[in-house]
This record gives sequence, structure tokens and C-alpha cells, in this order.
Amino acid sequence: MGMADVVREWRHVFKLDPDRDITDEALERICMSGTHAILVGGSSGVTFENTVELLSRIRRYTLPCVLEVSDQEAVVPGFDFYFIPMVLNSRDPNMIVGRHQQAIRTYGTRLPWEWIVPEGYVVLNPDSTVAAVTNANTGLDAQDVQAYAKLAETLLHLPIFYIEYSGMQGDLELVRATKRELENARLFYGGGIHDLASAQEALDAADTIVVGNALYENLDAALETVRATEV
Ligand code: 1GP
Repeated sequence: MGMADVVREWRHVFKLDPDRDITDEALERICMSGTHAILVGGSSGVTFENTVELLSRIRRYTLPCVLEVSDQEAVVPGFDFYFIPMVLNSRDPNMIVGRHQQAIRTYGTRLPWEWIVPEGYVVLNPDSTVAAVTNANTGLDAQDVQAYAKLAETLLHLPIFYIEYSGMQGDLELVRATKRELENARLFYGGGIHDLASAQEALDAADTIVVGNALYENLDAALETVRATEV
């Protein structure tokens, strides 16, 4: 099974931030929850050291572990996949292709392309750290997002289109309408999923849901979100 096929099977993913503390007990419950993969990433404070540390702790478990690369300096070997965000609605070309070009200039042919998965991101929560860091134009309507999705899939051939509402519950009608536009790309949704009901609603609109903050706020309820994949 190729890389794209593996990722296509995932419907639920937990996202862990190397810059936030998580106890061994919590990590065990997260990794044994039945989620399909762990995504490691964050918008600020991600370093090589805290990423190595978190990876080594997740590696006690057998589920796939992905690094979502936000900083070239914090790329740690040993993950199963490397997701590379291209923030399509950023006003800063560095966030779309610039940093990527510089990373390829640095690492060139040493990059393990078979493990690298580009993601077309659209960031929609204006109050999120990720919107600030990427200087995203969050004032988009559903048609704008649909057009970005189509662009991501057709012009850029990106295997993942990620609607990012980090920290808030997003417009699921917009997500649903966007999914209708996509034929090949996998639609990831993240933002504000905090319990089983919110997970079910989001999974009804998207292909794959990402649960982040809730793990640090109410772990029991966050773990319940995995059950959305069972129906
Ligand atoms: C963040 O999309 C993820 O990158 C998940 O969002 O933290 O709001 O769950 P939350």
C-alpha cells in the first residue's frame, strides 16, 4: 500500500503540540484510543528538542506518527510521514512555497520524498495563532474556499486539503460544500472538536477530523471523539 493509500484510510487524527506538556498517562490513553494516527505540530515554540522528546514517547506505541512541519529547524528523523503545509490563503508567499523552496535548497536530494505529503491549507479562524503566524486572509466565504480546494486538487495535485479553524468550531456547511468539490484530495477538518457530538458533526462533513486543543482541556471528552469513526 502506497503512502497516499495509508493516509486515505485515516478518519480521525489527534494532534499533539510539542510545546505543551502531556503526562505519560494521558499520552498512553491517547495512543491506545483507537485514533488512526498522531500528528505532531504546533504554530509556535516547536523546537528540535521538544519534537524529539515527544516522538520518542509516542514511539512506545504502534500507531502511525506524522510530523507536520512548521519550521525547518525542527525537522526530526524517524516519523512515518512528514506533512508539509502550504497555506494557500496566506498573504505571505513564504508560507505558500517560499520556506519550502529554501528547505529544498538546503536539503535537496537528501529529502525522503516517499514520506513527504503536501497539504493545501486554508486557515479560517482570524483569532488563531496559526492565522497570525501565517498572515492568513481569513475573510473568505464558502465559494472562496471551494475555489481554493479546486485549485489545490487540480492545479497543484495536493493529496490533502485542510480546512483549519484551530481553536473554534468552524462552518460545517462550508466544509460540506467544499468536500463536494473534491474528487481526489482528502478533506481534513480541524477546529473546536471537543466531544463525541462535535466529532460526529465534523466527520459527517469532512473525510478526516483532527482533534487538538481538547486533549489538553478535557481529555475524557476528547478521547470520546474517536467513537465518531465507529458509526
Ligand atoms: C489544529 O486543526 C487542529 O491545528 C485542531 O484544532 O486545536 O481546535 O482541535 P483544535
